[in-house]
Amino acid sequence: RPLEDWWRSAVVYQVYPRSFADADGDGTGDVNGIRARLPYLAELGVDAIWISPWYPSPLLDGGYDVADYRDINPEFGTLADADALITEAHALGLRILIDLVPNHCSWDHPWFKAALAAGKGSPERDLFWFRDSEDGKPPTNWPAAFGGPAWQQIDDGQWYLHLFDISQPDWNWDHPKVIEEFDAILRFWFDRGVDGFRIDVADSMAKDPALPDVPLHNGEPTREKYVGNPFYDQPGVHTIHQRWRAIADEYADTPQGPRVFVAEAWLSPAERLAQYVRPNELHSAFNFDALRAAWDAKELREVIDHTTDNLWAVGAPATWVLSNHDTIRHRTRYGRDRKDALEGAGVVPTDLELGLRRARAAALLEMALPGGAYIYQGDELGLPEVEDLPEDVLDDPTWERSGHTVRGRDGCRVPIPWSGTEPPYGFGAGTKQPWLPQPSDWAGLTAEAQTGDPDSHLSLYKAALKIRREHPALGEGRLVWDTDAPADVLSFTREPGFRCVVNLSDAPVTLPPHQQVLLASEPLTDGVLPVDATVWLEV
Ligand code: TEU
Repeated sequence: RPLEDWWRSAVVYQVYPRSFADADGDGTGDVNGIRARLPYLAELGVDAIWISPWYPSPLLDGGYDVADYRDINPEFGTLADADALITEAHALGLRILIDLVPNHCSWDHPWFKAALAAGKGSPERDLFWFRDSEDGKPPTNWPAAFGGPAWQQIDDGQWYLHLFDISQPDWNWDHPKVIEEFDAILRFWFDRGVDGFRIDVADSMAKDPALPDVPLHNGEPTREKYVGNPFYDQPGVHTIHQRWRAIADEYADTPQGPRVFVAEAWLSPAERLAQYVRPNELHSAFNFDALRAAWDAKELREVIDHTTDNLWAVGAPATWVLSNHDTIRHRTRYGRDRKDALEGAGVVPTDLELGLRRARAAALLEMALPGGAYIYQGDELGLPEVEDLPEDVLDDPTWERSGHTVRGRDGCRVPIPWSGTEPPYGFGAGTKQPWLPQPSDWAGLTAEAQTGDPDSHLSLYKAALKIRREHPALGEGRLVWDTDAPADVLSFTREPGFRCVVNLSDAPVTLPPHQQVLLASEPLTDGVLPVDATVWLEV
């Protein structure tokens, strides 16, 4: 594969630094913990790592509240640790993507503190969205993503905009100083050697300056990203992305290869998402339609076709995502009734054995599809959502501050079990327990317990990634559906000589003869593929 295309088929592993590995034993993951596990990631067989925000932050939204874009949170380490991580990862053939959070910062950011201190009408306040209101009500009816209004009033009567938590004031992207600051931040990290950025809420920076209200839905301001929404998917975001693409392209012709962006934008349908990955904008975008799809043949096939049709039309690769730090882990989702799959934790009956079986099948489907693929830390271990975290340890603002009835997003952020038979399972060596408690029944899920067991979830991932690297049909390219597949069976070929069959029906399926099995998510007997299983065939 040519160097300039590395990102078009990369398997990227998401590290949530707080919960990955804790080298200094303070109960919180850190940069040196990631460094210590780089050999594990290289052996797993991924191409790149994306690290969720690691910047100085009060961690009121897990680090998506950035107080300084050019440093490392002291809880996680130092800039020198980050430099060492980048060097060591590159030496192992792993690329490093980091998280850019451009829509908002933390209320601890010095420019926001200066804006508060400088008062009404000051140039400092122009960097954010400060407004007066006449009637004691917020300037618009916009809802915050985490609940409540998107405006917070301060002592002098002005309000500031925060599309997320009150601790996350929105930047004013119409201001040249903000634009230039982010140019400099990109260069700061590109110069340190990072291979790219995941762009947080890539569809939100630009706002309609007229600040119109949003329509009501069931009497409440809508949360829909409808076409024309004043703070999502505004035309101005594309100007920003084009500017960033030009900066990345300045670094393209180096031995390291191109520096790239992946957009986080929860935008459907794929026609809208495709606007973000036109040739002079971001390189790729997470495909959340696949994450949201139920374990259902018709739905999955529609998502696959619709995604590839629209992304390929603008020359972008497709990407496939099953879980991340914001969603209920897919082992748990797939163990539920489809209608309840994305509901809150602890309230829906879940069959975790069924979920694990489907997660195995889904992993082989994901890795056989054309384009790039994402693995969220712990997916490769088959971790379930932790649904019974005690209320007093919950940390996520969608729980704490929003009054939501769901338990927020902590259940997918529980620290990784590495080894041993009881918490902290090798997560940290210190006396302090992990920042979120781990279940007592995870001994069989540790990386250590699964290594060397040929039937483990981890071994399946390793085998799949090895074949994916070696087989000429996998990675980028096209797929052709087999028209004679039985109902509720997804079957496609990829040239040269590769077939993937996923049995989502409720009966076993006899495979066509004369095909060699490369890998299967469940044992096959006499050429029969069981229910909820995937097989890779050499044809
Ligand atoms: O998430 C953006 C986003 O749209 C989320 O609100 C998402 O819809 C929700 O979490 C689904 O449950 C990004 C980050 O991934 C998230 O962790 C941050 O909290 C958020 O931005 C604010 O920076």
